[in-house]
Amino acid sequence: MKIIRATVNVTCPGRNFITLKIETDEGIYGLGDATLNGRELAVASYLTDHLLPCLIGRDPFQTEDIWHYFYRGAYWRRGPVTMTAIAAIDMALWDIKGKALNTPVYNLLGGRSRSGVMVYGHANGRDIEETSDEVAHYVEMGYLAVRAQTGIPGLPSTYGVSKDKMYYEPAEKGLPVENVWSTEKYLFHVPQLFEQLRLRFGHDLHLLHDAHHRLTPIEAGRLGKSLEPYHLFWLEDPVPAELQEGFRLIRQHTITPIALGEVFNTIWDAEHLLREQLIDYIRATVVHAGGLTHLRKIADFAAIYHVQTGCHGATDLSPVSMAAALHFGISVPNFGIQEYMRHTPETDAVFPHTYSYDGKGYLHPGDGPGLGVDLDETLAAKYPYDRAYLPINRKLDGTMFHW
Ligand code: KDG
Ligand code: MG
Repeated sequence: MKIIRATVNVTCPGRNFITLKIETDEGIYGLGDATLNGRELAVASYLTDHLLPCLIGRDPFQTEDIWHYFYRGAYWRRGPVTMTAIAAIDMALWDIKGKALNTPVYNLLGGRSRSGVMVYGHANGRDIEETSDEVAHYVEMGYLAVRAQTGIPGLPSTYGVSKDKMYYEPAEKGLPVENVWSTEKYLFHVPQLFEQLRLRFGHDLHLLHDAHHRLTPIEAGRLGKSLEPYHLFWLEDPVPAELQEGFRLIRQHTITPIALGEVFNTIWDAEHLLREQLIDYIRATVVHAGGLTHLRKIADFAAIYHVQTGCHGATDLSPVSMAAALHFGISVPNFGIQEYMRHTPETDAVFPHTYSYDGKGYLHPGDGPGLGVDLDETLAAKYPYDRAYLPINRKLDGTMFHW
């Protein structure tokens, strides 16, 4: 089998998605997600202008060699644009392999290790009461795990609190929106949210929280310690992970489990954190960390250090990524949990898929061949690209901060 064509589709059914389609001389095609929120066209260009010409004529079954061809062959390694482009190629090739062998991709990754993929949903509200009601909504839908984020008194907006409760989308049209931030207000308020949630929902529900890279290590230690009575499943991204030694300081102060890595691109981003057992869940995801070929290596390395997976699964990861994450999640031995932010009906219509939620807290990838996702190109063409950015964040005095 040979690759005869590879094309990039850009569509915006409510938000921008970049999808790679690889076609073969046997009429089989595969899809890969290449969406990098707020920087979408950079990946589209990287694929079209630089990678795809080198793909034509290759055997799509050679996923390992093709991965290294693009990784080593660039000379300029790593980085989100490069690794998202490589991930899209890799995903599409696994999709082709599954279709050619008439089996779901999870069977090529070792088969089923579990009956379903436990997911967590996103509850958020302007205040504790509204967030608590949203958690109740997820409990009614059968979720076993819920991430909870709340507005902070004194801050007009904050990360994780959305206008549309069903389909959280942080990117906005136009130039980047500016948020304001106060660590002091946040640290005072968040433990009160979890105190209320444990009082209302008891101790069985898994509760998660995302600090979204906004604290220093000592502040993260304080937050983790103050949340210990409410035994979170995890505290995510407490600190930006550029200075990884900082995570030792967090460990000295709290036993709240730490999740990290949605912005990681390679195993080398996580190597120090894993080897020193400074985190408990690795959130690297198929689309931003080099595809299934590379994510499996990250997971295997993490397993040695008792670290479980918890792949990023926000709405900016297209249904193609979600499907790949589910094939990965159902097969990987050290699975922890999968994030699941539902896509809008417009997005689901553009990307018909076989994965489904069972009403009991689990997603299932479906048992069809390949990844089980398609792209309706006619419908996709009705939604042209619409520039959008993630917000930026400033402290109350105007200092530029982490978003
Ligand atoms: O594009 C950025 C979003 O995917 C990210 O902000 C969402 O932090 C996020 C999460 O945990 O889903
Ligand atoms: Mg996050």
